[in-house]
Formats: sequence, C-alpha cells, structure tokens
Amino acid sequence: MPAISPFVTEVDFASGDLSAPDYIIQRKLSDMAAMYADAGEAARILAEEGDRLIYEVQGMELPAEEGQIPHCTTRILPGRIGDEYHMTKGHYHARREQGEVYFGLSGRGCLVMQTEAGETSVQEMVAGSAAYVPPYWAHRTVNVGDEDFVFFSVWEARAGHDYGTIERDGFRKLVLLRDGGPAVVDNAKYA
Ligand code: PAN
Ligand code: ZN
Repeated sequence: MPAISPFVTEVDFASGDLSAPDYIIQRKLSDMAAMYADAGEAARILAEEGDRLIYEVQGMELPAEEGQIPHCTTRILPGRIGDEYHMTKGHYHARREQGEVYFGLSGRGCLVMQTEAGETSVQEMVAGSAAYVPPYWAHRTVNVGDEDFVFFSVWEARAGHDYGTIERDGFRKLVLLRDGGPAVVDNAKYA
C-alpha cells in the first residue's frame, strides 16, 4: 500500500526556500576546507575571518525505496576561497547507475561532472537550465556569479550518496577565477 500521499511544495526561486522542508542542511567552509585547491587560504579564512556558510540544501525526505523521487533545492552563496568559486562537496551516487536532473532557478553556475573512466564535462547553468546528470557521472555545482546560485534537484530514492570517493580523490577539473571570469582548469592534485 502506498505510504506517501501526494503533496505540493512551494519553491522560492531566488532563495531556494521551500514552504515546509523536511530537512535543511548547511555546509560551511569548516565542513569542506580540505576540498578546496588552496588549503592554506581556506585555513587562513577560518583562522582570521571565521567560518562561512558555503551552501544550503532544503529538501523533501522520502523513503529509500524503488520509485520514490526525492527532490530538493540547493543555494550556493557567492564567493571564492582564493581563486576557487564556492561549490558543493560533490559526489557519485552510491548506486552508480542512477542519474539525476538539475533545474536552474536563479543565479549563474557551473555543473562539473566526471566518470571513473576519466571523462569530464563542465556545463553552464542559469535560471531555466535543465541539466541532465547521466548514470555513472559524479557531480558538483559551482557558483560563478555575484548572487546566490539556486537550483532544484530530482533523483531516485535508492541512488544514495558516495562522498568518500570525491573527498579522497577530488574532481579532475576545477572552476577558478582567471582574467576576471570563471575558467575550467585541470586539478594538479587529482589523485
Ligand atoms: C543534489 C546535491 C546537493 C548538495 O541534491 O545533494 O546539490 O550537493 P552535495 O550533496 O554534493 O553536498 C544531488 O546531487 N543529489 O543527489
Ligand atoms: Zn546527486
């Protein structure tokens, strides 16, 4: 018997706020300082300026069973750690064969993706962009604008999140400030 009744959530496109989120996750610099290319600059900010909010996720929790379709918003605040724009941790799905759709709500971002076979893809996202993350592609989003970058995500409930692989190896591509704007560069530290 179905355990979940139909529901509607109101989404504020500018902030990513949901009318009644089941959960809100805040990721601060201190939660992911080691993920930034310039670890020294991350440590300096934490010591001298204090911690800062990098991104916030608001979502609707659903049972991790076949056919359920969780969805959430992500708001990445503008800013950089050294030359590197604020970004999400990024992950592979624990079940690699599960894809995902991202829909841009406001601001300007990049969707950085890669496969374990070594393919990479970096796609620009603005309000109205519907981006497809195919199965087997790790994904991270980056705010390359001056305002919040906000998007909506939809995935299959059994996908799961494998953060450990990215925490250990990083992404092959970084999005850095170069000549006054964002540029995609190779990550020299990629494991
Ligand atoms: C997204 C992400 C969200 C936050 O909903 O979970 O943008 O990024 P991290 O999970 O990498 O911290 C998604 O890809 N879900 O599967
Ligand atoms: Zn995902």
